[in-house]
Amino acid sequence: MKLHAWPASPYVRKVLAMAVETGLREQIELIRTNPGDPDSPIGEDNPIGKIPTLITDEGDALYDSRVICEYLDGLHEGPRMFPPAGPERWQASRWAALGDGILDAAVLRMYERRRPEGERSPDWDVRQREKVFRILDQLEKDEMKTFGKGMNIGLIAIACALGYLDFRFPDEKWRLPHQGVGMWFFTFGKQPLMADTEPVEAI
Ligand SMILES: N[C@@H](CCC(=O)N[C@@H](CS)C(=O)NCC(=O)O)C(=O)O
Repeated sequence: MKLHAWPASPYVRKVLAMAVETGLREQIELIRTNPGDPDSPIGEDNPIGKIPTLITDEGDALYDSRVICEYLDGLHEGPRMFPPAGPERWQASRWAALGDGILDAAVLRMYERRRPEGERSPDWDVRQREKVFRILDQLEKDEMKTFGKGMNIGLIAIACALGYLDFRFPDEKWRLPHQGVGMWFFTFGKQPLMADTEPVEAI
């Protein structure tokens, strides 16, 4: 399999973390693809023009990150990262949506920061930041009571989102009002799926 990937992308990290956890990492060859480059060929494999995009051994293109993760989950013999339909599945799916919600807002903030100064909207940035902190509040208040020592797509998504906040917004100190989530992430982050997929700044 081939994966269009960029070293700083948190969505790519989610796919790679999933691949490490399920023992599939060595079957995935990375194609260095910068989706922000106007000459990037990503549109030929993915009309949305985004990474991660997976090219399967059969030559099919799969996107987005959650679809790729679900595909990978069908390729290994270990414990499922997507639980079967039922309460456990909907809980994991809600966590995956919350993790992606942090990422969507945080990645949009990064794009906004790269616009020319006069074109940036401080109000819009505040709105995205509020989303991130509202999600963190819900994780702290409700969701993390049931995180336990488990492993599923929702927890992987949340961990990759927290890692992205550390990578891109270290000054915002998300742990201060969310210490329970911070403690969970401290332990979860030591596992190979996170330690082996740390984001790297790339040019
Ligand atoms: N929902 C998508 C989001 C992927 C995404 O936004 N990737 C970014 C890189 S971190 C990208 O390719 N951006 C290019 C663009 O927005 O044109 C997923 O989960 O895979």
